[in-house]
Amino acid sequence: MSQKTIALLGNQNCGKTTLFNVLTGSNQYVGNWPGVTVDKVIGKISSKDWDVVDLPGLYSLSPYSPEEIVSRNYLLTDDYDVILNIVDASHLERSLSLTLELAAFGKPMVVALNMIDVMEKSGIKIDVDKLSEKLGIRVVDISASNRLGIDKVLDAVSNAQVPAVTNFFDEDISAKIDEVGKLLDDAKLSASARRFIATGIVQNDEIYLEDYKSSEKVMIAASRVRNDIEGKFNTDAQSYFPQARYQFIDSVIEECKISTESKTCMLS
Ligand code: GDP
Ligand code: K
Ligand code: MG
Repeated sequence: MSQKTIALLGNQNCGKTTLFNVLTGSNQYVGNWPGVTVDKVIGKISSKDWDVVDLPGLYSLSPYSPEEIVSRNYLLTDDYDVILNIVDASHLERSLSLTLELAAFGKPMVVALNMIDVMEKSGIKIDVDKLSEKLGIRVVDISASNRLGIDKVLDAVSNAQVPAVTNFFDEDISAKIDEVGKLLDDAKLSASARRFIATGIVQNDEIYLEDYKSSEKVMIAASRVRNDIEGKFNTDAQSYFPQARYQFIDSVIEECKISTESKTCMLS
């Protein structure tokens, strides 16, 4: 059985800790992330020889709080094998927007669609297989607090694949962002970390600008991409990326909703 480290990521209150406890039981220890007073909670799935890291919740990968920055920094390391993204099925749009951001890391990934009981009570059902296909990521429906779907999570993690659809933006803009990424002077950065940071610079995210503002070639290339975005989409770069993500997500959710009369409960 192969050793794996699983990064548990999602919005706040999506059920990460509940799933973490179900997966790892009492097999947990608490440490500290370097430099911040944020608990580092790691658990073991002993039957699998897998470590699970319960990361602080985050709304997006343009982080503001120290907790969100811990999660973002961890994503930029190469210390994990699989992203297990918990999605709150009762707040699909917001949750899946983060899913698209996480997919950009190019790591094997699984989406656990949690709170399926809450969603179904509100009369909404989602075609999980169709959602998997549209996102290019395996999606399994679960209810962590009811311990439903846990075996499906383990199976999906065992077979986790790199997302098939990682690019939700204009192809030409994406290619230009990759050009900016290549200019980043840091040999340790992976291709996906480069893309991620370059996107941050193009969007004028302060934390990324701070690190690269003295690099003239990076700043010039980034400002060209900003001009291209404004010319092509008549909106600034800061708005373009979240808008493009929401547009994609809204159309996916629309396609994956099923009327409650025609299908039975999906929890098995
Ligand atoms: P975290 O902030 O992502 O770690 O979320 P928690 O694990 O602390 O869960 C937030 C709340 O959601 C808690 O009250 C959980 O009991 C509840 N919760 C977690 N999973 C489910 C679920 O599948 N269904 C329902 N109804 N509640 C859940
Ligand atoms: K909580
Ligand atoms: Mg938690």
